[in-house]
Amino acid sequence: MNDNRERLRIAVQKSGRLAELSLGLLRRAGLVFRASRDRLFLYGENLPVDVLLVRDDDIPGLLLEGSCELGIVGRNVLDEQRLADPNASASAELQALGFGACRLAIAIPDASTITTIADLAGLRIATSYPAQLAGWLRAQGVDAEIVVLNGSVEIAPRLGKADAICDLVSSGATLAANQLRELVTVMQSEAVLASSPHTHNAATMAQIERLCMRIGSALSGEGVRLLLLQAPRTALPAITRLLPARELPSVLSLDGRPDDIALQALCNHALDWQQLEDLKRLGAHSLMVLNVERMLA
Ligand code: PRT
Ligand code: ZN
Repeated sequence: MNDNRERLRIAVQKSGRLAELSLGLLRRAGLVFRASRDRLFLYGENLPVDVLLVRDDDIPGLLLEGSCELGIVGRNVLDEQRLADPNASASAELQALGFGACRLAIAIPDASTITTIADLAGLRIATSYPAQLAGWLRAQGVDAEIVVLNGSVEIAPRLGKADAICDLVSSGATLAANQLRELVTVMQSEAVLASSPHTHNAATMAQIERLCMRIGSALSGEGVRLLLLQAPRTALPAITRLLPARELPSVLSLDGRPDDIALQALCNHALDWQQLEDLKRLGAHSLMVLNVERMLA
C-alpha cells in the first residue's frame, strides 16, 4: 500500500462486461461493501479493502502509478499496456479468473482470397490492439501495416480503411454480421487479477496473499458439490469408477456394519438423476448431493 494509506485498493470496471462478474467474485470471496455517495468507491466493511470503480482502460495505468495495488481487468487490456511500454515496470498477472473469456483474432472479409498467415504480408490490418498485433506479426515474420482504430474496428474493411481486422471475438456473431471470417487467433484472453509493480511492503503483500487465497477458494468452490452415500464395501471399486470426483473419495466404516461403507466425494458439478440412479444400481443408497459454500485447501 502507499505509505500514507492503510487500506488495500482494487480497481474494477465500473460498468461493462466485467463489472458485475468482478464484484460478484469479490463478494463470493467474502468482501462486504458499502457504496460511496459519488459511486466511485465501494468501501470494504469487513476487511481493509476498497474497490475503485473505473473504465477498464484506466486499470493498467492505476496499477503502474501505484494508485491501486490490485485490479481486475481483461488480459487483452493488461498486455496491451505492457507491450506498448516495455520500459515501464510491469504489472503482474496474479490469477486468471475464469470469466470474460474472448480471443484477439485476425479476421478477413468472407470474400477474401487469403488463406494463410503469410498472405497478410503487405496488407492493412485495423485494430485497437496495435502493440499485441505488432508483436505477433513480428513473431510470425510477417510485414503488414497496422491501422489503429479506437472503435468500430469491424466496419473498417467495408469502409475501405483496411484489408483485415484484429479484434476481440467471443461468440463470433459480430464478425458474421459484418461478413468477416476468422483467420487466426493472436491471443486468448479472460479477466485476470493483476497487481501493481510498486507493492513491496511486507504487510501489504500479506494482505494481497490473503485476498488471493480467498479469491482462489471462491473460484475453486464454484460448481463443486459434495456427494454422500452408503453402499456395500464390495461395490466401492465400481462406484469410485463412476464418480465425477475431483479427488479420491473419503471412505468411512460404519459402526456394527462391517460389510458397508459410507462415502463422501467432492464432485466438479451437480450430479443429475441419471448418475444417481446408476450409483443406486451399483448398490449405493442414502444418496445426497450438497452445495459446497466455501472451501479452503
Ligand atoms: O467503459 P469501459 O471502457 O470500461 O468498457 P469497454 O467498452 O472498453 O469494455 P467492455 O465492457 O466491452 O469489455 C471489457 C472486457 O471484456 C474486454 O477488455 C475483454 O477482456 C472482455 N470481453 C469478453 C470482451 C468480449 N468478450 C467481446 N466480445 N470485450 C469486447 N467484446 C466485443 C468485441 O470487441 C466485438 O465488438 O464484442 C464484440 C464481439 O463479440 P461476439 O460475441 O459477437 O464475437
Ligand atoms: Zn474500455
